[in-house]
Amino acid sequence: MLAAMLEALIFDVDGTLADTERDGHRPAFNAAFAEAGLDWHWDEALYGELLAVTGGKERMRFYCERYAPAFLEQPDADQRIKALHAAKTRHYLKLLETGAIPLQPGVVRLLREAHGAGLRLAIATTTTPENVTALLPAELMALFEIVGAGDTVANKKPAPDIYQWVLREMDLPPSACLAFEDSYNGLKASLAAGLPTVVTLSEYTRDHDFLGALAVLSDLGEPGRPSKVQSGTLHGKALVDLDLLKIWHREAIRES
Ligand code: XBP
Ligand code: MG
Repeated sequence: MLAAMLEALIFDVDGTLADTERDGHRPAFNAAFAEAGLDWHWDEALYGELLAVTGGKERMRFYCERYAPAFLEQPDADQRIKALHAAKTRHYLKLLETGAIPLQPGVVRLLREAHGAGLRLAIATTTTPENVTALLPAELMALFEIVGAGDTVANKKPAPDIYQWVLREMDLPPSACLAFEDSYNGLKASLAAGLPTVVTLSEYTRDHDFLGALAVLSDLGEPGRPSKVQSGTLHGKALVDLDLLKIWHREAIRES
């Protein structure tokens, strides 16, 4: 049975709530490698390649498979990757504390509007849970009913698992929700979970394939700073508001 009403919004974090990868996660990985005495350095281009794999631990393993296979031959390779990831998270949290990573345009505005109108809010992310609470101010974090993050599920995006976990926790069908993503992997995950999805672009995902998205936008827009449309339509609006989300949701449900 397809839900008629839009009841919940489910947000990805990295690249969607904030553009965290190039200037956030990436330097944190590099700081952890340097601290461990490893000569690994993930420059912007290499990091863009490694972002094909979600999850920091999985991404380091992917890097080793391609560029440092001997590291994986060590008997304690798994523990060393876990330790590197814990160090990276520590560096990332420190970086977030400086306020260096702002939230994307329109995020605070839409979260407040949606919550104020009684919609339920959730997060479905591949990143480590403490990275979410460190990124969002407490008053925004309080708006989210459920946070699905990191190792909550074994299979990270593009698998649908984290979105399915959030839907189960909220006891909602996907047809009552909209998802917000920034990447190919993220959109694959949300669509596989049956969620109509809005894409806002991030530094590394501009040329990704977003087939199946309701709309692909520069960002959610702010008054006086219109959202730029890559695909789909804002139905005459200059920014994404609750009214537009309800139009998109009705269209999505009608077409499904
Ligand atoms: C993005 C990811 C994460 C971050 C790094 O998650 O794939 O792995 O790149 O964070 P999403 P961790 O777009 O789903 O928010 O090192 O904590 O994994
Ligand atoms: Mg993302």
